[in-house]
Formats: sequence, structure tokens, C-alpha cells
Amino acid sequence: MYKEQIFHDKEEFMTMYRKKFLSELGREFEDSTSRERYDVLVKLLLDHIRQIQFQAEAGPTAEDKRVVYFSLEFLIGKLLRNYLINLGIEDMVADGLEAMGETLDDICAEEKDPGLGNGGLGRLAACFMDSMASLGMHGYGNGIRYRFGLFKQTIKDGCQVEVADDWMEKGYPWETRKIEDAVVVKFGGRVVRHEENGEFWFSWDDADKILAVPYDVPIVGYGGKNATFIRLWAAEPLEEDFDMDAFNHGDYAKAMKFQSDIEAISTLLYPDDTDGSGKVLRLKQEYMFVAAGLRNIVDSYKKRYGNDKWYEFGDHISIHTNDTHPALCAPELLRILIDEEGIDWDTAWHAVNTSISYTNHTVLPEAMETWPISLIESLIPRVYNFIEEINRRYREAFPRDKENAQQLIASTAILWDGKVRMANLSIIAGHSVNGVAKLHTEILKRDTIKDFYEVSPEKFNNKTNGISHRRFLLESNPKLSELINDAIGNDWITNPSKLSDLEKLEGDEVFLKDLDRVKKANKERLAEYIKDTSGVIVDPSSVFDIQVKRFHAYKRQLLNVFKVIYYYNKLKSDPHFDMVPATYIFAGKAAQGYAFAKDVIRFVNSVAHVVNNDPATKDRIKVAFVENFAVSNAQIIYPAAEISEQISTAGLEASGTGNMKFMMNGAITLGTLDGANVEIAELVGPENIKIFGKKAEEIDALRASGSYDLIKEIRSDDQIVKIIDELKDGTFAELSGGFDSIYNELIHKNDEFFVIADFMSYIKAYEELTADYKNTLKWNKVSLHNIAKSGYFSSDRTIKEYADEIWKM
Ligand code: 26Q
Repeated sequence: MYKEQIFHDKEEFMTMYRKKFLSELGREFEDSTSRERYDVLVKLLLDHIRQIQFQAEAGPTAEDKRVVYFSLEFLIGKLLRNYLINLGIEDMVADGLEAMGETLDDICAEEKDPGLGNGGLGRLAACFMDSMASLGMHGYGNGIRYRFGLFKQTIKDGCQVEVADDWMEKGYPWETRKIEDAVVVKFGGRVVRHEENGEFWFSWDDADKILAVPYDVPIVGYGGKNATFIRLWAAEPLEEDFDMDAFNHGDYAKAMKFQSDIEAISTLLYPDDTDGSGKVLRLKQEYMFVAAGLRNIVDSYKKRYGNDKWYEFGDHISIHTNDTHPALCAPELLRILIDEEGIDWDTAWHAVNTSISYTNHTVLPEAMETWPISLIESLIPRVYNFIEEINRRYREAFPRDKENAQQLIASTAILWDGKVRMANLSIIAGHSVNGVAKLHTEILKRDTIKDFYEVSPEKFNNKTNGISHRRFLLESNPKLSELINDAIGNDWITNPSKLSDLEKLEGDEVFLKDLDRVKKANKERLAEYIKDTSGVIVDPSSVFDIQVKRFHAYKRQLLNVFKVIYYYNKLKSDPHFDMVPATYIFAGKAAQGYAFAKDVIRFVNSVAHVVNNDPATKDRIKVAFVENFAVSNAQIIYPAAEISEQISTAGLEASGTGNMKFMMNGAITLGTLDGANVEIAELVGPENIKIFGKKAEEIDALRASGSYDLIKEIRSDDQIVKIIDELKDGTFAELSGGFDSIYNELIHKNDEFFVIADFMSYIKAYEELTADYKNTLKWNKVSLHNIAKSGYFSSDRTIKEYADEIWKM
């Protein structure tokens, strides 16, 4: 544990900061741009952070078990303010900067938000890193340094337009290139069998080689006593392979093409395309970061424990795979241990099995990752040998006495039907598979991978997701944090379950009014942001009803838009219609190739265009679409929410984590019994959440019986008929055309996601919920109860469960 404080007062900060300008830039602070001021501040902090890291690596806990979290995505957000808070120097630095004629806000605005992930899975990985560092664990991340993160979203005429996210254009001062830890990674070539004196072995020959170069980004724990890092790999050509010949003969194009073909591996982040089938480059990414990360792990293991302790490998190190994207860990670790370290199969298999664990984040079997055998065999032939051998041994050892053995083998084998099934590989090779919310884990056991549950039930466990309350409450909502600190002290920052002390204030009118004022201020902050980014003026005294997440059919943004239209129609037909003035806020990206999701975005914006400009409605309801949803604007959005929309078709959202971020900021959930909503409902009780819609079993039954009749469902209510008609009659077509596409999708797939099936139940729930809105005290009491119960959803709790039950740390 590191005890030194970085600076003791603002004068000391100013002195050191000024000195750093001279050593970094050879110029004075006064002669610098805002960007340089940001860079130099980061460099100054890094000097200190490296000492914390050194202490953690070499200090008294150096022998503790380590965990490496393998994830293709880390959505870490901006780091500067977060680390100033964690180091306990935010005010000191802000004051020092002020004295120098600068502001911390302006400097923080220079930081780019690295979009190295799609959504929930990537942000979860970042929250986990925060918790591991804050809890003083030896937890490291292993991922990819994408040259371009997920595209930046802009809206033109209501449509999503994707723009490249050149987040490293001006450099990324937090990263440190560690060329000494670079790893050569092979692709292609062939496997050759050698035999000598009755012994035989294999080599992987004639492969193309790339150099995987690590860049470390620090993770600073709260309190500044522990720091670790995420290691992000970039692909580069090997110097020896660079085509000097072509270069010398003036064929620069050929020389450069060679280089860019290799760099392509870490150039872009793949969008979550949900159908589980990927591209060759994606497979190269998966293998590169697995091969390089594991080679580093084995090297540092040898340094620490010597060359003869392989059986104990899993006692000292855990390798966690975030979904199946790092599933090649198992065969690659076998390959390294057997081919490169000369260990026997049984010892290597024990090392693999005891160290590797796997989290599943998807319910849908069709979304499970598979790769053609032919592709894996040609791209990583030696690794494929190990996949085959794992599969062969699994089948060979399968208990034949079971009467359904053949069927179980068919569904659980790794190689099947020309495909490598990555989830099967992960489950067979590892010692643990977990779902991310109670309901999700139950669905895995009884549905998605039920045959594995029959074969190895002992591997299954649940770890309900959590979020960093330090980022999403302490940093994002300083006003609420201050109010909480004044009321119950600040123990909750390191011990989030302490938030429950707020329950005693639920009858305290003064406190509830303060809570209301804080919410109002946060709504004003968001209203300002919406005005600046979209030009839409929203009323902070209206109820803020917010849905922010990736656009996906199953998340049912469409249901929410239909609700907006429902009220639009009501107000149009009856000017005296009584409703709580509302602002419906949406944000989120759709995958580039996901036509339906992009159409729903266009629909939201088209409805906004009509509703916001119609004199009959514009002062009663407003619709705002916040462009380019990312960690940084999420931090402005969650604190301003009053209604949290969590309305997925029951059984399809594995967990959700936005639901937890909203709850922790005092929003009330309007949701289905899906994912972690189920656990939120259990914790807060029925009077503090609004649940509607069909339950997962009901949806299953409807699907199974085939009895659902969309047309009948539409005709059951005139309001629904009208909304469906408006998809086609041009009501919302002014901005960018009509919505026959959405109509057709609904009709042709018989309402696959049960949007219409749940519609009236949704409206009824919304009515009941908003009926209480004008009773400010009652509303805020419910809001406070949600905050008080949200400590459970801290990722500190989740990580402790992983550490105790999976990683055995
Ligand atoms: C797969 C193959 C090829 C290309 C991309 C992908 C891919 C990439 C990302 C597939 C899936 C993802 C991301 C999934 C994800 O974010 N899942 C969410 O995980 C959260 C954290 O556990 C849950 O809260 C959400 O419910 C779940 O949807």
C-alpha cells in the first residue's frame, strides 16, 4: 500500500506543475495551449502513479494472487478528473489552476473519451478495473489498442451518420509504450511433426509474424493507495520483415501495404453485430491479444515462481475471459506450456483448467460466437491442434452410461458442423461459467446452455453485475454526493452498502426538498447540454424520462416512441388532455449494418421533429435525441433522470447496467421483469419501482404456442390502430420519409419482440407512475429509497464475489 501524498497543498502543486512544463516542453506554463496544459498535468500525475504501481508490484502484497481480465473492450471514459478525485487532490488542483488563470473544467475538456467498446460489456470491464484497483487487488486488464474506437455518431436529417473516431489524433498521454514486453505472434504457416530417438514433437513453421506491442494505461484506485494497469496491444510489422528490398527499389506502395495490412489488425473495433459470425480480421484480433497477453503472463510467472511450478499455476494466477471473445486463451495457453515450455499435457491442462474462467453476457443462442473450422485451421494451425485435442478428450471421457449421451455430446462438443463453438470451448476448458444477473443465470441453466448444466452443474454460478459508484455517483453527480456526505458521512465511497443509512431520511422533508433541488440542478445541466448539442430547448420542470443504451430491437426503443406518439395523439385530439409535462430523452448508437435499429433512430428524430414543432404539443411534451452516447455524456445524463426506461422484452436483456446507474442517481425504474431489473425490484419493493409487461415465462409460452396474433392485438385498441397507421400515412415523414420499413418489420415478424403485446400495460404503468410526479415529497421519497438501496449494485460487491468464489483470491 502506497502512503505518500502527491502534493500537500496548492502551492506545492503549482510549483511542481510549473517545473514540469520546463522539463516536458522547455517552455513556461504561460506559453502553453490548453491541450499542452492537459498533457503536462497528466504527465505530472503519471510520475506519481508509477510509484504507486511500483509499490503494488514489489511491495508486501507482491505475492498475492493476480487476476488478468481479458476483454476485447474497455470503455474507461475520461480519466483525469477521476484520478484527481481518487488521489484526493481535485480541489487542490482546481484551486491551483484557478490561481494560474486556468480552470480544471477547461483542461478536462481537452481529454478525449476513448471509445474502445460497444456498450455494456465494455463499460463493465472498466467498472471492474476501478473496483479491483480500489479494493487493493492485483487485477490487470488485457485488451486491444484500437486506432479507431467505435464510430462517432452524428445525426443528419434524423439519420445516424457514422464518423471515424480518431481519438489518438493528438496522442493519448495516459499510455506508456512498453516495447520491451512486445511479443511475436504467428499467423498461417503449417504444423510440422518431428521425431528423434522415439520422441516426437511439433513445430509451427513458415508462419507470418507480427509484433504485438503493449501500451499500458494506468488504473488508479480510490484513495491513491493502489494502482494497476490495462495492457492494450497494437499490431506492428517486425523490423526484420519490413520489405527493405521493395523500399530500396522505390516500391514504397508495396512496402507500405505490408505495414498497413499488419496494422489493420488493431485499427478498428468491431461493432456488436449480434449474429455471432465474424470477420477474419476479428479472429486475428482475438488471437493476437490472447497470444501476447498469455506470453507475458507466463514470462512473469516464471520470473516469480521459477520454471518448475506449473501445476500450481492456477493458485497464483486467474485468467478471466469476458465473454467468448478471448476463448482462444485455453488452447493458446496449452500451446505455450507444451510447445514452448516443454510441459506435459496433464500438468498444462491442470494449469489451464484451474486458471481460466468465463462470463457469458448473452441469452440468445444465435448470438453465440462460432468460427468456421477451416478458417481457424488455416489462420492458427497449431492452436487448432489443441482445440481438436481438447474436443477429442472431452468426447472420449464423456460418460456413456447416460441414456442421452449422444444428444449431450452433439450440443456440448466444441467442434460441430464445420464450426468451432467458442462458448463450448470456454465452458469445457475453464472451471467456471457465470451469468450476469440472477434471471440470466437461470435462463442459461434451463435454456441457452442447459445441456452443459446437466453435464457440469458445478461450474455454473451467478455474479450479478455492478457499476462503479465512484464514477457514476461521486464523480458524475457532485451535488448529490455532497448532499449524501453531509447527511451520512462519506463511508459510502469505500463501502457502498452504507448508502442504506439514507433510509432514515425518507421522512425528512427538508432533506427531500434538498434532493429535489439537486435533481433540478442536474436537469438544468442536461438541458444546457441538449441545447448546445442539438439545439432543442427542453423544460427542466417537466419530468425527465430517459432511455439511453445501444439501439436494438429487443431493447424496444420502439415501444417508447410509440408511447410518445400515443401522448402526441391524445394532446392533438383533446387540447385539455391532462398529463404531466414530459421530456422524452433518447441516446444510443446502432451498429452500422443494423438497418432496423438505424430506422428506429430515424423514427425517434422524426417524431421529435413533429412533436417539438407542433404548437399544440410543444409546450407539453418534448423529445430530445442526444448524439453520440458515450461514457462522458452518460455522466451528465444519468444524474438528470427521473424515469429510467428499462423496457426490454423479458428474457432478453442479460443484465443491463444503465438501470443501476439511473437508480443510484435517484431515477425510478419503469421496466419489465428482465435482467437485473428483477433484482432492483426485489431490493426496493413494489412501491418503489414500476414493473409492467409480460414475464419471461409468458413470453416463452407465447412463442412456443404460436398463438400470438399481432393483427388482433393491434385491433384491440383504437389508439394502437392509429399509431400503426401513422407509420404509413406520412404523419412523421417530413424529416426523412415514412416508416413503412418499421411497419413491415412488425407485421412480417408478427411482432417478434412483443412491442404491441406489452403496449397497453406500458401505458398504464406510465400513467400510474407519473400520477405521483406532482407530489414532490412522495416522488422524492421513492427516489431516495432507490439511492439508499443502490449500494448492492456497486461493482465492488460484484468484484468481491468474483474474487471469493471464482478467482479464490
Ligand atoms: C461479436 C462477434 C463479432 C463482433 C462483435 C461481437 C460482439 C461485440 C460486443 C458481441 C457482443 C458485444 C457486447 C455485448 C454486450 O455488451 N452485452 C451486454 O453486457 C452487459 C454487461 O454484462 C449486460 O448488462 C447487457 O445486458 C448485455 O447486453
